[in-house]
Amino acid sequence: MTDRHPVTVVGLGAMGREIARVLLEAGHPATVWNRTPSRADDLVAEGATRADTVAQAVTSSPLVMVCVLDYAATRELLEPVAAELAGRTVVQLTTGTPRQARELAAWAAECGIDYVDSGMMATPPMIGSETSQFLYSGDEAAFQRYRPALELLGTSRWFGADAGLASLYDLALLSGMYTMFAGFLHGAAMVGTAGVSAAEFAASAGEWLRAMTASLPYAAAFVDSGDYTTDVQSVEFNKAALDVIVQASVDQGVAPDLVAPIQELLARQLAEGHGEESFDRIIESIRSRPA
Ligand code: FVH
Repeated sequence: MTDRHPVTVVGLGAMGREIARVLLEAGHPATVWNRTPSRADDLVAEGATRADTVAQAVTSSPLVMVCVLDYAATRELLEPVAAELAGRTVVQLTTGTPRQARELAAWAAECGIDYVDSGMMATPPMIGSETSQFLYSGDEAAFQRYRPALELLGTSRWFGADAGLASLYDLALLSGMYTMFAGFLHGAAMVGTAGVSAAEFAASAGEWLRAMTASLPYAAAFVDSGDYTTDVQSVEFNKAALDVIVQASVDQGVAPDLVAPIQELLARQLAEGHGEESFDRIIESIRSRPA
């Protein structure tokens, strides 16, 4: 399907509104529904059609995009209109866990609904720009059918038939993002004790972190091979570094809550006799392997 087919967007929060706007601007007839109807006013002024009910919304288009707070809200909205959704495609943009995505996919399959799950790697202003990425998994035929419309939102990345994979990857990337921001904030608290502004620290931190990302493939090679043999940056070396960071933080009056867990994971590896191995071995304390 390559023409400007109708699209329905259910949920017009910060993300849903931008998604509907991008589709509308590209020429897709867009039907929109939101729990608080007034949030659709701008879009209606721009040419969208307001649906008065969820049933009316989902029967207006072959492609129904859902972007609400969570999966509980999604189920509240979609379950009563399962019959109307049969034969259509639902793209679930709402953030949730892989288990929630798989359960919703199973429900959709029972109801004859084509289901695609998505992880949105974007903030509202990024929607429709080249910095925006949307991750997808689930029903591949449905994804391919509507790919031209989905590509309008950002670069599409396909992860396979397991509906939980887009969410798994999304949350894994967000984990990296949150720990990076938390690390920055810990550093800002440390230098803040000497009167250095967070803005000044951000310049140094950005440069340092960008340089450090170059070592991710080396970390990955340890993890993927399971061989942590190294003659640099061992567990023992890094445990000593974390001891210093934690002590310095405490000395400066900064709570070590963000860095102490890394110290603890290194201590565990050391206690288990892996002091000579690579820092990356801490993943062995937290991961489970596929059965
Ligand atoms: N905003 C962001 O930067 C991030 C980017 C990455 C992905 N997240 C997730 O995207 C989902 C939607 O987020 P959002 O930013 O659009 O969220 P809000 O602006 O808070 O809008 C929430 C919409 O959900 C509607 N809603 C909430 N509960 C219900 C319900 N029980 N029944 C029906 N609709 C519901 C709400 O309606 P209203 O309050 O306007 O009536 C909004 O339309 C989300 O999963 C993020 O985690 C965003």
